[in-house]
Amino acid sequence: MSGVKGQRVALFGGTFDPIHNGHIVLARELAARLQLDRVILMPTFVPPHKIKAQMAPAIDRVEMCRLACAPYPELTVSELEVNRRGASFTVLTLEELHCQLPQAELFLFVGADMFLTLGTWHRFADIAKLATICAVPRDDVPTAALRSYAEELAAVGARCVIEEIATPRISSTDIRERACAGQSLDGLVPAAVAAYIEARQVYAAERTYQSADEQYVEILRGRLTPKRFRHSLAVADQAVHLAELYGADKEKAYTAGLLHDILKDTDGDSQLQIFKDFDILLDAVEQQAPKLWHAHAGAVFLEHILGVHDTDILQAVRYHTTGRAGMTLPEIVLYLADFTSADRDYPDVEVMRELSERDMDAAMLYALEYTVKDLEEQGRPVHPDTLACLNEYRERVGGANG
Ligand code: DGI
Ligand code: FE
Ligand code: FE
Repeated sequence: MSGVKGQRVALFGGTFDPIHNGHIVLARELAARLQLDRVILMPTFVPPHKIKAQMAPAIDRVEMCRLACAPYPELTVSELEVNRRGASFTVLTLEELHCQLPQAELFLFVGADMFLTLGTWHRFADIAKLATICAVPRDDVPTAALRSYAEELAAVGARCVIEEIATPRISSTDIRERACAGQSLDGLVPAAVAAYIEARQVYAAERTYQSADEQYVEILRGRLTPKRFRHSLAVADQAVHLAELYGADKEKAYTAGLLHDILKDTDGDSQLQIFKDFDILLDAVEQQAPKLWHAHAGAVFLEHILGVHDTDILQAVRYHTTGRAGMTLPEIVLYLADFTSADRDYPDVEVMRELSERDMDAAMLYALEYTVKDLEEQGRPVHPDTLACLNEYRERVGGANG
């Protein structure tokens, strides 16, 4: 392998729903032929309107890729596109890879059918500058078709390589159908992927749940980016820990933690639609601050769409971003859990964690001061509920000290 300097790195994007042996053979064979140091498998974001029944959540597609690539050091998996909310243009991903690996020589694998449309891709000229494009013929798109299109692209400065590689003919659609019908996936996907599909019931037509929380986890898996999904699980765990410490209800804390960001990865228009549907008028600051919507819209969604009726949970979600005057214990538990969960890594997180272990009021004051300072520095409006909450804690903590 060459050193970091001259690394040859390929981007291999796809829905990978699921990844199968054909993908693996292709990635490894291309790596060998093109003498690549690394192939980055990049599961793509699937926009909500394109998600079909039976499609696996992004985090499962990522996990299956990880399992499939684990035996092969030259194959790695990136969450870049699925953690970026919304559709990604290939050129943006290549630019990001170029920033991360400025010395690397980049390659881009594209499917044979997609290759024939390359000239129309967003900022194609930049793609061509950033990467050498590789395509592999298939039955329906023969070598000759690829080569003649490659010549056209070469005329506008693109570097293309066409490699004839025989890959097993496997279809992800077929795999999903077989999995759903409980048939064997032997020979189609690596054994570790088959075991994952079976254990997690990734493509099952219907699932039964042991508890409401278990069902919520599955709903979140489908709605959130992998990063946000892991955050939600971490907040739920931290909420249980703080509930124990402060003497709050642990089960409610867990559920509120799981669900608090349920709409965080939902686009703004859909959140506004929820406010409309339930006749909710936004106040002046909310109108200017889309980042506040997920808490308010989330609580409405939980109540009216998921059928969560526990007021403690609904209020905790509703106020988890702004706080408010007179916060209840379950609200405080979630508010602080969101600041101190295991996945958080802002500069002061250790101070926050230590305070929340020791002194609930001081922790609230610290978190609120931190938030308001941050918002002011960014020139963003502070919500009146946040200010009212901050003032309350200033008096309470100041009063206790003085
Ligand atoms: O959803 P999380 O990222 O886990 O955390 P969060 O719900 O506390 O959201 C944090 C975002 O909300 C962050 O970008 C700051 C913003 N925010 C919090 N309080 C206020 C606020 N934005 C405005 N404009 N006003 C506030 O009072
Ligand atoms: Fe949030
Ligand atoms: Fe959160």
